[in-house]
Amino acid sequence: MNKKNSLILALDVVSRDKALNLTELLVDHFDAIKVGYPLILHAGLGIVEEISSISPVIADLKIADTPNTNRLICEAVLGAGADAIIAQAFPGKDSLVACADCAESFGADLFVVTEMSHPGAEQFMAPLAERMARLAVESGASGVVAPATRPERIRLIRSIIGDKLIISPGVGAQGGSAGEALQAGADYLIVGRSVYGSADPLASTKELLDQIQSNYSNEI
Ligand code: 3DU
Repeated sequence: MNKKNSLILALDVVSRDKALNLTELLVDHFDAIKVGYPLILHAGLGIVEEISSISPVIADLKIADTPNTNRLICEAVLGAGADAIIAQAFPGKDSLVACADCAESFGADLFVVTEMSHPGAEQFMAPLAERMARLAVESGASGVVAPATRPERIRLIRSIIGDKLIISPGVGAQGGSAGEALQAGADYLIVGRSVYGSADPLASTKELLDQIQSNYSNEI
């Protein structure tokens, strides 16, 4: 994944045509398109192949099963053209290593969820997030998913994972701020509803890009 604008589009629409239209419209402004269950279950796995011919694709299946089942899931979605997968850490190291090994065999990236961005994640995930971040590093992941809604948690996770990547959902519809997430150490912001649900997705993307740009110029 080449860093251009530090932005990943979460394409949680459920129509194939809408997904492809939005991809064509926005491809120049996003470093990758993240697709997950909503789109794949509605449009079929073929949508991964179609979008991957236009943009890098991150398959957000939050894979969380036994090592063998994880491998089968990774093979299916990476075989369809995804460039990266997202897996959960909580099933343990053997399950995560199965994803890492499969990603490596495809030359793809693995991102591991540490703590999710919604309020409920504070219940079970937050107390274990630091251990899950360490496990991601030990398992050979390219990076982790950490919450833009809690920038202080991004900062903590950054201190654990060194120069691995942080991709960060929660900006916009979930209330997180682009500037604060980047300042805390996120490499990429994941943005969904505030772009694809907007009356003018291109204008909303440009507003976000302005915020990101002013964050980087404030650093200089
Ligand atoms: O809230 P939004 O519409 O901007 O979309 C955020 C996306 O990121 C969405 O696809 C969701 O499934 C994903 N995500 C989280 O929101 C929180 C996480 O911890 C991990 C992924």
